[in-house]
Amino acid sequence: MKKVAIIMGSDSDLPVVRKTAGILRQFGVPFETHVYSAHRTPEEAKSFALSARENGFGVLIAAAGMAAHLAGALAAATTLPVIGIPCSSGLPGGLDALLSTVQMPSGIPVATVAVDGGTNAGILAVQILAVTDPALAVQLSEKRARDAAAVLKKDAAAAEHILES
Ligand code: RP5
Repeated sequence: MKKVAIIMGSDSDLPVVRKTAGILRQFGVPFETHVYSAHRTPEEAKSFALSARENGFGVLIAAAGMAAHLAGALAAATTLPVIGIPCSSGLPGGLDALLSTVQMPSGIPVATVAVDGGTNAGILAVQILAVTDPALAVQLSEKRARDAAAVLKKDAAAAEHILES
């Protein structure tokens, strides 16, 4: 199976990427994590992206805050799909990182998830790998069914709670 790379701009982004790592573990997807910054260690970030395909990666995930050009910088150096997670470490709500990550000029796409959306970044990476991996696709369907069942349980509990109060 192809690996997923989780790259964060700083170790202060760890709380967000922990959610991503949790999802990948849940699906048994192999992954590596690195701290590479687009502005503090640009050579390392570029070199990782340039060799990612030959090193067995299928998807790159980039988590960064503030002027968050990490995802775009990685995407410029690979044709693998890049998922961007804007982190809320700068302006309130992470608006700076959201716009820096999502507003990529035409030709170099970054699939951007919600601000601090580490969970969805993991799920999207699994969905990309599942295009050519039927067993992963089955696991995704099972997770959807489990998640739906959990919501229905909450629905029933909420109705019961209202009747009791
Ligand atoms: C970005 O700047 C990082 O991704 C982080 O979200 C933010 C702050 O970094 P630190 O100053 O905490 O290292 O590059």
